[in-house]
Amino acid sequence: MYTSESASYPYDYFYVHIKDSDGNTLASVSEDNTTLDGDRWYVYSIDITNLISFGGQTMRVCFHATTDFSYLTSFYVDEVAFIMHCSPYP
Ligand SMILES: [Ca+2]
Repeated sequence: MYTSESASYPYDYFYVHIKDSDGNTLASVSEDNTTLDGDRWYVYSIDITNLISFGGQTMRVCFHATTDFSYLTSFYVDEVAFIMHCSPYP
């Protein structure tokens, strides 16, 4: 993320949503320009173990950013990974 915002109020936001095939948000994480120091990469993870009932269904990972009209904040996405921990059925 790079931001030229210097205010302590959040004006620019970045979201990651896990959605079902109907577009309903099942899990999400968000950040804004006040909680992040500018000009560096951050690592995020979303634990979806509570979504086990959606097993076998299509799920989408959506990246979404909003900004106001001034002081640019740029959000970049790189190295998206899905890490699955599977255990055998009892
Ligand atoms: Ca802004």
